[in-house]
Amino acid sequence: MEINKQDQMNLAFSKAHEMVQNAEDIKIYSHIDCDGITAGAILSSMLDNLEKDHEVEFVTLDKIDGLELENELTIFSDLGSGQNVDKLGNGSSNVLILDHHPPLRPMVFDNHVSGKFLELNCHYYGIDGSHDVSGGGMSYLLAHTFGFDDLSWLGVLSAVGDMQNSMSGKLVGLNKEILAASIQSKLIATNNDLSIYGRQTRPIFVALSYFGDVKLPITNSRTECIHMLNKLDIPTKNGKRARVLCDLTQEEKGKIFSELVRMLSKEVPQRYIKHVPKLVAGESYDFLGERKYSPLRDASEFSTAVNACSRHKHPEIALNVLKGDRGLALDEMDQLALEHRRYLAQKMEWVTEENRIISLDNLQYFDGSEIKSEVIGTVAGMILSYGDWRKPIIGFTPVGEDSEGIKVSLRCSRLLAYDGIHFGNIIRKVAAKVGGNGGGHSVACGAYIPEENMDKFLNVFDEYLTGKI
Ligand SMILES: [Mn+2]
Repeated sequence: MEINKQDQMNLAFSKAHEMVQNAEDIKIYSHIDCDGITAGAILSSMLDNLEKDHEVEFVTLDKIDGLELENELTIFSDLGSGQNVDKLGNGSSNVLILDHHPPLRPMVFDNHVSGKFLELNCHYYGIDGSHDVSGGGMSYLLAHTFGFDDLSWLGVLSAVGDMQNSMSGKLVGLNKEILAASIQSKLIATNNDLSIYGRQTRPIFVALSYFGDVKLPITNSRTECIHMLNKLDIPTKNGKRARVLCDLTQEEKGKIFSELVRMLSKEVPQRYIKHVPKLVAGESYDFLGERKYSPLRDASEFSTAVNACSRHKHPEIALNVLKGDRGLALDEMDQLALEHRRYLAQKMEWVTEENRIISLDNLQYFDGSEIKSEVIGTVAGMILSYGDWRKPIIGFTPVGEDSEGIKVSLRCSRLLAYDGIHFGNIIRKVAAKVGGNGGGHSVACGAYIPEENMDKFLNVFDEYLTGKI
């Protein structure tokens, strides 16, 4: 009898459940990004509840090859499917992979039965890993088999941190089911909202000024933003306090939506116009357990705070906050987020002041040697609104002190992706042509390139894009 994919996946999760149930000493390796850290927090909370001894370690992908597996059970979350983890250790540790990245290995159903090596990857069951489910989502689905549905909000946070909602403005597929469970448990409220960052913490005129997919009169100009809000008859203050997006009524948000659509439609070429509303509107996710005006209240702001911890190499701080610490860990996280913002502002100034953005025919780039490789992509994303939104922007910087090579990050307006271009796929091809490797999302991706081939990379990339954008 042929069993369907949904049943197959459920069966795999029940095998995973058994592996966890039978182990007393567990090690978790999770990816050191927002999704991976959140996945680690879900699994660690699950194991706390089950009173299982465990340890969580956050790693970069290149660290996997050298690992020694010493525990009874090793769980890889948000990674593992793209690495040769089947070659690690001497076979005495059981291995469970919970991943959503494209798998290197075909699914071997027998392995599911033996329980020695279980790779649980959504792709095996026909579920897309870039929009439908995150690494944290896969981890939540395991926690769900133990009945820990109170962790569902973390599954939503990880999806948002992985930008799974960035194209359509909402969560779809399995993510939507995890969201529904979370709404059901009264952990999350969703809202049809403006897709503007800083819902809980940024004065609305500041939040609007960061609008960067397309350069508008309000982009990088708080004065223009205040002017626009005045024109729309939307108060910027409530008494002495500046109003933030979450203070606005639906009617006020509607006015801003219409105004932004109007401004954008004037600015973009005809063929992009049908995509304009998607740039402006999106679902928002409020964590109901968090205080209003706290950055933890909004999924998108919370994920930035988690990212700040990971990029400054303190994932354990984020882990503690995600597991419920609202004392010391939260103070440390706030501090890191503050340093993160300062660092970014300083580097932004460094790039824009001297006008270090260089334009080629089809792309623009800047030499970001002064910028840490962990945040080169973030800076590239912020720079986009200072350059020409019609071209992708590429920033590059040395990988680090102890390793050779250049890290390259690309960001572009979502309009280019709506038009059908996928830079993650393009950067993979172009990087391979110059002896590097790359990949990622359609609007945010990156690569590692041998230092001596950097110029060649830019030229090949520029040429590749001829006639495509
Ligand atoms: Mn992920």
